[in-house]
Amino acid sequence: MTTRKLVLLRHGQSQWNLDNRFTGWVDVDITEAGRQEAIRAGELMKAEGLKFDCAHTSVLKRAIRTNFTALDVMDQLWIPVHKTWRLNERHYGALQGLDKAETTAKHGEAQVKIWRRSYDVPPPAMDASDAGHPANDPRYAKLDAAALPGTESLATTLVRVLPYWHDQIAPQLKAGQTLLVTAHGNSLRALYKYLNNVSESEILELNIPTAIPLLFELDADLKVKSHRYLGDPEAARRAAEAVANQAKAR
Ligand code: DG2
Repeated sequence: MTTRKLVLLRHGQSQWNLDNRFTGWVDVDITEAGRQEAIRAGELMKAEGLKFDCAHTSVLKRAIRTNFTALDVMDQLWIPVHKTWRLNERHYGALQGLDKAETTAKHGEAQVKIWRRSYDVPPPAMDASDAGHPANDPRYAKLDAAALPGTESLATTLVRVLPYWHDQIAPQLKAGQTLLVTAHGNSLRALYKYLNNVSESEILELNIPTAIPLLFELDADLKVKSHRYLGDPEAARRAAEAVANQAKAR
């Protein structure tokens, strides 16, 4: 039976990952270390022999640059790349810009874990009049203002990711294409939950490390046959654990 291949790739370390700040829809670039991670991701995918037909990414530069850098290493810059707000990071509401450890010191570890990892509890909302609200960002001007979030839970993130999955990604996979989806910690957690049918309680413990390609093999109906991080599994496990610990109070 034909196997479809899909790689989910979180962007390389961003400046606010380094600074330990909640980022969400803020358009922060990757650091030099993040660029090196993206290069390494490209090398791992090249060594795996992956030949992409198409790539999908968000409208945020940390994902766009990671996608470009990895494809450059693979000499596959020529493939079509589609950018969509539907793959953006989960909107972190009023937490955007705040220090993760300081937020834990103020609100407690349990509350911050709920905001970061629960399925359906969104962080406090950002006001629509806030300059950081997507309604005030020209890149979203053509979208229905009602669709633009002032905060998102993982559940509502999945609701806006899924139409893109069903309309764009799934038909390409079904047509036999090999795809790269370069996005964000939480938009990819949402997709991972959907693909693997992860329960709402189990998703609490899922952390996605920066720039380690996660290769899915799917059957013709897009049922998951296998998935694994490329490269050293122990390194991927340690990197995911470090993400989980980012909000620990200092
Ligand atoms: C991070 C994820 O998103 O943060 O928005 O701060 O993948 O775009 O760097 P990304 C953010 P956590 O949910 O892991 O705290």
